[in-house]
Amino acid sequence: MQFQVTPGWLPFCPNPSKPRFQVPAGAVDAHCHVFGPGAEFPYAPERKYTPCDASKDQLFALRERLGFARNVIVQATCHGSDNRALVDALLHSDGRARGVATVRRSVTETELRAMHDAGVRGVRFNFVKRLVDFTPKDELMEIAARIAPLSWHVVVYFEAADLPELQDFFTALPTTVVVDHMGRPDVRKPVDGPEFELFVKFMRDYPNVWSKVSCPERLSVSGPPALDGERNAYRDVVPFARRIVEAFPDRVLWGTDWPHPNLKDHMPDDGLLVDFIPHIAPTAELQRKLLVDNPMRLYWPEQSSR
Ligand code: 0GY
Repeated sequence: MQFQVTPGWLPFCPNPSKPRFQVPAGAVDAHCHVFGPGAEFPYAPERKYTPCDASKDQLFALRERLGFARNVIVQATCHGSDNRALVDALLHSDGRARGVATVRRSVTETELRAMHDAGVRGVRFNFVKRLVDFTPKDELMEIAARIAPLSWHVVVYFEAADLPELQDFFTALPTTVVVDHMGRPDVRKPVDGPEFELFVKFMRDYPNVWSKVSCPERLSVSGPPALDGERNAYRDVVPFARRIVEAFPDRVLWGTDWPHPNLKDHMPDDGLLVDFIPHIAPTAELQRKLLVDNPMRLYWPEQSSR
């Protein structure tokens, strides 16, 4: 099947720079996607965008280029609840990728078990209105109750303004809850202002809540470096991510978000994104927790030593 890419869609960076920061051995890129290829794994009819294809082989090549050992592949909304592209990538990863799926209440036990065997370890609940149609909370709670016995967790994606309304639902979930991209803070607001304080308090009050400190390129207003060759990208996001890493060092994850869906202004150089890490996790210990210990505990617990 042929798909017409959404007008204005930015393709991912074809030749990312080699990062200067060397990630620790065994590092996990804990938030990335595969898109299709659409001819093999058609995009979902209910999707809100049609991306360029971004295959598992391209993802695995990026992993090598950036120096990572493993990937966590998150089901993107353009594939709806059809997890075939995700599962195919997991099955071809030599055990080096685990996944987060999207399921409906109609999913069968056999399907859940097959996904588990392929390496799925979580489901994603998406509340970002431009990306998905509304799903009733009772359906999501039912799904959470069914995946909890598999020791899966729930990944949630929402806008900062929606946290007050969603918080009670999140804390009622019977699993670990992983928040995408720090709950999308508005980085023009103060890092110690009421909006981000609410997110920090949410993490402080609920020890089963984790956060990905990912997507500076999505949250930044200052953007990429003005000069070619400079590596000081997305600095306005640093105080937010660093605050979360330092306050909750055992509950943070990091990912590239490759191939960066729905970016309108620029496409990041993935090497620059890796060079952002030491600014938000300034010590070797914080870097090891963020990139190795925490994702291993959540996604490869059978191989985790910490
Ligand atoms: C991200 C962010 C976005 C998209 C998706 O599944 C998706 O379509 O997650 C976004 O548009 O903000 O995490 O990739």
